[in-house]
Amino acid sequence: MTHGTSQENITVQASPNLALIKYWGKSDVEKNLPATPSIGITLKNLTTTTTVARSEKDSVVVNDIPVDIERFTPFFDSLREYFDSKDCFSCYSRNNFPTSAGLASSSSGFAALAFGAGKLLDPGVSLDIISGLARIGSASAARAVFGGFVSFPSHAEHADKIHEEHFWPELRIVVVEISKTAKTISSRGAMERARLTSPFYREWCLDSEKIFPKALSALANKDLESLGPFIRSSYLKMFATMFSSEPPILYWKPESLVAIRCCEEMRLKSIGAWETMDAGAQVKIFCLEKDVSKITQVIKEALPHVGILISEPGPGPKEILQKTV
Ligand code: 2P0
Repeated sequence: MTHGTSQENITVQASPNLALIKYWGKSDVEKNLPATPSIGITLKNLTTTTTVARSEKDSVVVNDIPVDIERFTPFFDSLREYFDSKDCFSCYSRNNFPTSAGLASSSSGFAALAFGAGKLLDPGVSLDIISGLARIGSASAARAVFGGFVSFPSHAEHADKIHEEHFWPELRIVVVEISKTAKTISSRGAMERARLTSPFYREWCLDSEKIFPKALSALANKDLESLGPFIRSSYLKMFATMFSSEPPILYWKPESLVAIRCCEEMRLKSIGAWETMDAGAQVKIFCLEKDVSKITQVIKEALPHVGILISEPGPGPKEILQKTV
């Protein structure tokens, strides 16, 4: 069946999805299926705005810079195959936060793109289908297709929404912007290197399966003191696969470790500050609203030159009104 609308373009706003429990490694490289189960939160205030238009050929521009279309070809090909379409698309995308710097810009980027192109081809398309298409571009984007709290089981084709964005109103995320510089090795390259060379990779996958249901249960209870140790365990074990890769992968900067130590010290003083990191130097701290000002003060004293953003669970992608490209 051929789907389709006469609408020529659409502008979408999407936000990155930050993992509490990390996806790191693929069980199927070609289909981009995750080897580990993950849980993430779609973040408010950080946004990618993408205009998708039907075009003569596929092209993507991010923050005014044309990007290599090869990275997008599997996504566009899967999109056309699913919708039985011959359409090509030009995409113009802009982030209001640092790109490719460990703030999950590929999750919001592919979520916005899949949502926009999917809706152009079939306005009634389901979010599960959009999530599966976004996954081809970037597996974390499968989570960013949903707002609030999202899970993505290992080997699954799409992510699942688990709780609405207002499920845990007190939860906050303090984003410590250690560096705005783009990473020197992509997440994709890094996780593949870890899969192929880290002696700890297999254990990492097995351990992730063990903590996933426990973290889901702590989250369902809105219990940060129980959830926190799983958050910490997931990111540190993920980095253990990077440190033990050949050659090793080191995204951390000295300031990242300073922020981690601050969290450790705050927890000793009964302030629930549970940090995580991704493929970059930034540190993100999960906490409750009542502790945000104290945590911000401690980080600012230790690291006066870093930027700090306060976020919370936010909505999934939505169409917005904007001029055409
Ligand atoms: C995550 N990250 O769960 C993990 C934690 C970074 C660390 O997903 O190869 O851009 O495009 O599927 O999704 C970043 O990797 O990788 C990521 P691909 P992606 O959020």
